[in-house]
Amino acid sequence: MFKKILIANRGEIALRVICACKELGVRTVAIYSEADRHSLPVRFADEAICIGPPQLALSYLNIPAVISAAEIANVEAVHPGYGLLAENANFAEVCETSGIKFIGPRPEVTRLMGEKEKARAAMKKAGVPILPGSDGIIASDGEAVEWARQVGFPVIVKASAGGGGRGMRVVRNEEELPGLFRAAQAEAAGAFGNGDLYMEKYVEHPRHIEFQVLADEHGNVVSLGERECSIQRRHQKLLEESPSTQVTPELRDQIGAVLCKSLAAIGYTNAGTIEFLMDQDRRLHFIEMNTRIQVEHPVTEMVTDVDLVKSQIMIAAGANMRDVLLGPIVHRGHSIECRINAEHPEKFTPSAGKITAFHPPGGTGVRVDTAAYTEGVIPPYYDSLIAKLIVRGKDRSEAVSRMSRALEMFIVEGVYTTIPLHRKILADEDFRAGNIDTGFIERFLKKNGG
Ligand code: MV4
Repeated sequence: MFKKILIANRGEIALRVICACKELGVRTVAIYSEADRHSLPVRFADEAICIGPPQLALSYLNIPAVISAAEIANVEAVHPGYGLLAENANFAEVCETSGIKFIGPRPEVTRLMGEKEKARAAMKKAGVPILPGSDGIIASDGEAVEWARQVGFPVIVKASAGGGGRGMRVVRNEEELPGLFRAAQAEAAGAFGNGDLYMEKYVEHPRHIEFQVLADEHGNVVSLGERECSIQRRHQKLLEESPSTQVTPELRDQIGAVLCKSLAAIGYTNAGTIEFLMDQDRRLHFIEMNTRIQVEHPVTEMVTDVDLVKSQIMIAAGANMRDVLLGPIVHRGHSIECRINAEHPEKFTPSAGKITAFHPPGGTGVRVDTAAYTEGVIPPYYDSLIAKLIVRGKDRSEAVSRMSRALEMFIVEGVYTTIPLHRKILADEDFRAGNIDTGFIERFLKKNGG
């Protein structure tokens, strides 16, 4: 096992990685910006190094500064958390050439999955179900029309370098295709410096369902089942659960088996998430792969009892899957996570400032992942996620009741948060009945005068 690792992140995920390291007996080095000097990761890590001013580009995204800290602290590995440098293949490459193990997949694999149409082609070749679509980049609006005629309307145009829904357009007929194609191209070029587009058949009212996998460096891949993440607003997840009410044990095993075979063939290593859309006939279609630990990983941990972050570190240190897992993966009960963001309830804009009171709920089956505390300051420079409230119950109904009472007992004062929004979602009849898809929040906000 590593003696010492650096955590190239901040907030709750930095603390989450520190927890895993402490249990593994691995020493930790936190890096922090001037805005995070008084943060809990700095307090709980064995060492802490200031890497620059608050702005992301000058601190957490500054690769030379992060690598310098890793070299000064003489760490053997870097855990990138999620966001920031987690899916930056160049960063993984620089770690490698500096003799520091990057806790994640190989840079080539990260690069492949970052080009969405290449990821699609690779998964198709490996036998994962994908939607009908273009085989590669579409060069012109003329070519787009040709493809759309073959596939049939509606279609969706997506940016190859995409993410967060940018550079994406739904096209319902041939007349509007050239205009929307050019708009997507311009948006993608502006946002990612790359205007490459590809196309897929459009799925109406899909559910977003993703599978968690772990792969060791000896060719073993396991699936830890799915997470249902349809409750999103502006491509930001709000609430996630596991299992999905729509995935049968047979479908879970079938997709799991296909993914293990495919990812072994691709040479995937460490933790990964494969995103699918579920259509009205409950069929799953691959859309993209995330090559990092995700915000919502705790719901999988709650139903499988596998510590995913510890697993990541063990795998990177060369462990075999049989030593990472205690035995076969078993799914027990139901878990829900609510993302608590510091943001204004109507405007959905970040709400920075001092937390004047903070009381997280506890009790049976309740977990809170957070780096927030009373008198702690939420800086304006970063993501607005301040806590994750996660519950487990024997079934979905118990998980829903437990989440409702935990939300009632969660006190955050001084900043606006999404807690009141979550209380209303948990009381919603459609949510309680499991009637959810990616259009849920829009319908919910209309109903509730939002
Ligand atoms: C789609 C789709 C329908 N059909 N692809 C949105 C972000 C990106 N990761 C993929 N997205 C979608 N791709 C096809 N072929 C609908 C969406 C989509 C969506 C997906 C997951 C969660 C929320 C969403 C909200 C709007 C659109």
